[in-house]
Amino acid sequence: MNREKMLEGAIGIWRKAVLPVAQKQRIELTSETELRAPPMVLFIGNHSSGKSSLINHLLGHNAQRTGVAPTDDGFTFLFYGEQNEQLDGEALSSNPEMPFSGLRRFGAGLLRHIRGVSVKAPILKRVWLIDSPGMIDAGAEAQRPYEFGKVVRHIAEQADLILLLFDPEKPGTTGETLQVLSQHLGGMEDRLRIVMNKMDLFADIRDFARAYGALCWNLSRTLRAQDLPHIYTTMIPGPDRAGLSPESFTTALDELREDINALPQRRADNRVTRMLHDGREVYMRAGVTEALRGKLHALLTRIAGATAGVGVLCGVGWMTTLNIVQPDARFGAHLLWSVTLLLLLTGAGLFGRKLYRDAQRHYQSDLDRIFEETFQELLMQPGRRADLIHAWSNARPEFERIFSVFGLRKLGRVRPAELQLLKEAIEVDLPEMRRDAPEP
Ligand SMILES: Nc1nc2c(ncn2[C@@H]2O[C@H](COP(=O)(O)OP(=O)(O)O)[C@@H](O)[C@H]2O)c(=O)[nH]1
Ligand SMILES: [Mg+2]
Repeated sequence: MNREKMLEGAIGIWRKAVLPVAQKQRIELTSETELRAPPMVLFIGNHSSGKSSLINHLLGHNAQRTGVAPTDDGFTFLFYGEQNEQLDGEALSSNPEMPFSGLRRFGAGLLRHIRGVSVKAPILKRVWLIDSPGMIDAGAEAQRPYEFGKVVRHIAEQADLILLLFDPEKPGTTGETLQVLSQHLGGMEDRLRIVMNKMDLFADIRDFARAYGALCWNLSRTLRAQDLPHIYTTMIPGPDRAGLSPESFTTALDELREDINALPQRRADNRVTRMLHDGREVYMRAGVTEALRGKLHALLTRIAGATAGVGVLCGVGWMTTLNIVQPDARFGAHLLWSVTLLLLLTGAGLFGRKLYRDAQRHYQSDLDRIFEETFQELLMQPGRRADLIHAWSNARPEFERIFSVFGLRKLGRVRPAELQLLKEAIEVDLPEMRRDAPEP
């Protein structure tokens, strides 16, 4: 089975096992167009760290404006085209053949700050490149008409490679940049590479060693992954660039280019990984929802049972009374018993409703325990606990938001068979597919 077939097979499983449950849970998933999209590289980092310069260098074409002042306040998606054309955010995100419809959920504020550009550059036949505005330009966060962190996370989820650029001219920003990174890009370390750019600016090797050491130290403190991501030490050729032996840094640039060129082969794997990741989230959320529903149903059944019991007892009392009283007292007995029954049932109804609401509130504040209970079996498998707990704590805020907006009743019921199918997809089918596909 080749990798393209693997991707199609995986999308088939996804459509059958993951999508229906996600819809019931009102989870917006990656679209199929997005899953089939060409490989993408996202460039992030502070302004003037050299993102646009690096992109231009890779394109062999000055497509992006560069400069020391913040030149860009939006995202640019670069793809191949015989003619140089521009698309605005509206056109880019509403084209069903483009994998960008997911951007619409961030609102018009974002759409005004994205554009698509087609360039006739060979590298774009293999991969698409995404330029971004500076990460932590002072004050910019408050002024941006969209949530930068969330948008970056959304785009990064779609990317197959994330290049984080650092600028040795501003060593003080390293920690802050990494903070943004850990806040918004947690769990994506596998596709993250670091680019330490402007190597020509170091006066000597001690200077360089100090900056490199600080970067590694900061990275190891920030990232959850065991290994440090690869660090490319680059310099983008230009007329005024001398300093430390330039050749070794342009070699690093060539290595980076090779890394990018290999992406089409890794793409199918990455996409299946994404489906697995999303599928796991859907599974956890649906599992917890159904466990909650189960508990509340059990409570409702008990309340209904108790109410029926009260009704039956009243009925028996009623009959008995009718049998023992004189015929002329029967009207009074009827009246007495019907009022009693009415009062008891109303009371039971009110009390039951309060019980139910209290229980719902109680369970919602106790989601972590319900999660533990529901996924006991998985959590006990060797080596899985930490990952599952981490995934759950990532998924939980959005789960609670959806839950409080829609409530249990508007989240369609996921039947045990559906849940089982989903479990098989993420525990067996998708992982096996990835294992079976031959290495490129
Ligand atoms: N000395 C030196 N300057 C660079 C290098 N790469 C980019 N620059 C300059 O840094 C400035 C900012 O670059 P730009 O690509 O616009 O950064 P962006 O804001 O991250 O897109 C520009 O003036 C570039 O010419 C490099 O390797 N060495
Ligand atoms: Mg730029």
